[in-house]
Amino acid sequence: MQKTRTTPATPPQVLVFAASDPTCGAGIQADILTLASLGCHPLTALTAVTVQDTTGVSSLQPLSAELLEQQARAVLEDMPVAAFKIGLLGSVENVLAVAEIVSDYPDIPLIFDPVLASGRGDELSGEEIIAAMREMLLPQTTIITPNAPEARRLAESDEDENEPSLDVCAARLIEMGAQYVLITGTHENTPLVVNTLYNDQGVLRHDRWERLPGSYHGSGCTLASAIAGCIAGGASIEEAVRDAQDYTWQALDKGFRAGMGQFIPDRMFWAREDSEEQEKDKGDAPA
Ligand code: PXL
Repeated sequence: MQKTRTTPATPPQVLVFAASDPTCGAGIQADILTLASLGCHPLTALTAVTVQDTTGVSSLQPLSAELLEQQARAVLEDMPVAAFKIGLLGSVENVLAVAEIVSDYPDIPLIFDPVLASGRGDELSGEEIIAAMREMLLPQTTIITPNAPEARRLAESDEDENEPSLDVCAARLIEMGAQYVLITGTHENTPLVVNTLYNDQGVLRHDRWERLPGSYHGSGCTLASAIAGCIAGGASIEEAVRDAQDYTWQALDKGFRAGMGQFIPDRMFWAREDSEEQEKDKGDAPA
């Protein structure tokens, strides 16, 4: 007799628009690892290919907007999507293509990580891309997750005589249309890392984290993907922001130095912890 098989429930699916990083430290590979680690099924629309190692980015080659759109439309027409996550887009044309695609799905939460530079300072988005992000993506964003330098660049205005405070930057990003803004404090010169979540009422929460000693590749991708994964799994924005920071901090704490440059976060830390425990138990068991 043939065995019947009940179909397992489909995990929440998150469609990621992001670029390839061959080190798997950042980019679409970081997003896939994070989402899988949190129990989601990632769907991907590749925006660009980078050449890099853990010490720096040597080139960035955007894919055509047509190819990007075809990838996204193919999965969107076939599969339900619980959240969108945007990372490095690579060209103005790609910003416009993604803005048009997501505008067809206004009910799907949009988590936007505005990747302007790599953690080591390589520029990844120029002024024209930033202008297109402000105009076309911010108005559709559920939550944007800039680090402090990215928040300042996105929010700067020709009329500023002095550098605006991060609170002012967040208010400007909300005025441009983002519902929530999470500004991360990794690059700030503070003893603890302070991450602040805002909405149109002002500050919703500050979270303070012990500053880890290393330099990490892909921490922003991990955090934004983890927020997307938590939202796709049914969390509120505040819950997602809290849980995703906790997950990211643990992944960074367990980060490893795979090459000669930055550390890589271990998004699968829990799987390795289990196997270490099992190895230890085996060692402890009587023969
Ligand atoms: O960490 C931001 C980021 C995102 N996506 C790609 C990257 C980087 C940083 O280097 O290379 C592809």
